[in-house]
Amino acid sequence: IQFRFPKGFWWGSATSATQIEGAAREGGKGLNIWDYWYEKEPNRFFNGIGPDKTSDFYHRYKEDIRLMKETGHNSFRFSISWSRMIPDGSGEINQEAVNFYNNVINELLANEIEPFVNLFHFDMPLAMQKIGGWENRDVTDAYARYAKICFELFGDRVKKWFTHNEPIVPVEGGYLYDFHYPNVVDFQRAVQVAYHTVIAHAKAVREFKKLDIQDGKIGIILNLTPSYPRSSHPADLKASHIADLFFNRSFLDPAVKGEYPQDLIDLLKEHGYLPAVAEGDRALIKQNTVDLLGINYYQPRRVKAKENMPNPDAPLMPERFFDPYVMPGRKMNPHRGWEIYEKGIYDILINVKENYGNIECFISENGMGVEGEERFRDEKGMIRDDYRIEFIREHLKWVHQAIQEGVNVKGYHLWTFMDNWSWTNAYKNRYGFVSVNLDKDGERTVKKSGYWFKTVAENNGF
Ligand code: BGP
Repeated sequence: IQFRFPKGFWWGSATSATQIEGAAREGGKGLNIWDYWYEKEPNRFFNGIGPDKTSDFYHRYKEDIRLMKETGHNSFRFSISWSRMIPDGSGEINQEAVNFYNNVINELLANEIEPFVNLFHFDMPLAMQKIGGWENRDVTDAYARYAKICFELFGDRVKKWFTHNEPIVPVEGGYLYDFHYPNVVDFQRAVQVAYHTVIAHAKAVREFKKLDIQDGKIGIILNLTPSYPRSSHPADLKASHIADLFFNRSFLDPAVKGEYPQDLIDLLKEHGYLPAVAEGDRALIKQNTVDLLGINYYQPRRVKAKENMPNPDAPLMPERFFDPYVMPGRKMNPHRGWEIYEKGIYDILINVKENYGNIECFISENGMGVEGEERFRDEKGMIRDDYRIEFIREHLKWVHQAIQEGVNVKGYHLWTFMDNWSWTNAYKNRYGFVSVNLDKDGERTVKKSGYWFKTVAENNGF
């Protein structure tokens, strides 16, 4: 074994409620923004396949957890659907949802798979969005109540909790670049939404700390995209610094350090875009930092100084401060259009060690979306996804290197366990260890990468 990982390393995968559960209108679930948006615009991103037709984990969780065992999982991250738990977001608890999540948690534990539970994965309950979503401060209280209910109901068995997955994405998608509902393009509103998400997060952490769950850890999951400048020219460095402030540090700093970067505050102030804040917010954020950081990594962000002077009268967008930079010779995943740069995962981890107190962390998502994987199915029925094995292995080498250099990184979770429904392409790009055949009633088959991963997990290395 050339790359050996520390004892107890967390091997597993990640997923989210909307992307796997299905049963969107079953079991007393309320609608969320995805159910609603899909109904309005079924062909915009979704190719006519909505979150009502996903991998059907709601009914098939037992079979799926058995396959987790077969693919070497000792841990698994999923999310609780807020609108399943509390159909209107702030009122009655749905007992059928409590039963379902209890069953999932118990089944995982019976298979010696540790549940990692995330509370919010892009899925705002529709009733909450109708009163403004994260723009409305009241929603942060409804969310903290929901979080508290989950901690109380499941905290005896679930010890790893996360408030949000990639909280910057609903800001980008919903309020800047028009790929999530409510399809707003407005920087001022985006700033408010981002700020309230941090407040909601801090309130949930406060609830968690009050309960003092034995051995419990509370964290957040962030998609950290290292922001590389084209060159070391000061103008390029400044461009990458600002991109880093907007897309990484706007959540990383408050969550881990308990405060916003002063440069970010100054920049927003200079342009007149500070959010509305309430008294006591600063202390709330300061006192409620996380114990554990989940890091999602897919691709870096490369930027350069703006080539043309931006029009100062145009509405402000982050791109006022930098241009994207296409690095010659970069390696691409052609299916998803994302750059593959394995060393990025190491750069993030070193940054966490050097600038964020070497907080306990793990890779909570990393993965490769591929279209048309059926063509790799062999005569025995197995998809031979050697490209995925290579993708994982090359990233793991850099994680291993970071561990050698003292980074406190405790695990690696692939996105994702089984092929699932995606926010931007429904079922086009497949990411799973396990394939799901929608033409054959969702039939599951383990891919080559799933069996490979099992040997890695068993050997704790490769
Ligand atoms: C992450 C999300 C996941 C997942 C993944 C793959 O940003 O946390 O929910 O979907 O990206 O992206 P996509 O499905 O858009 O290819």
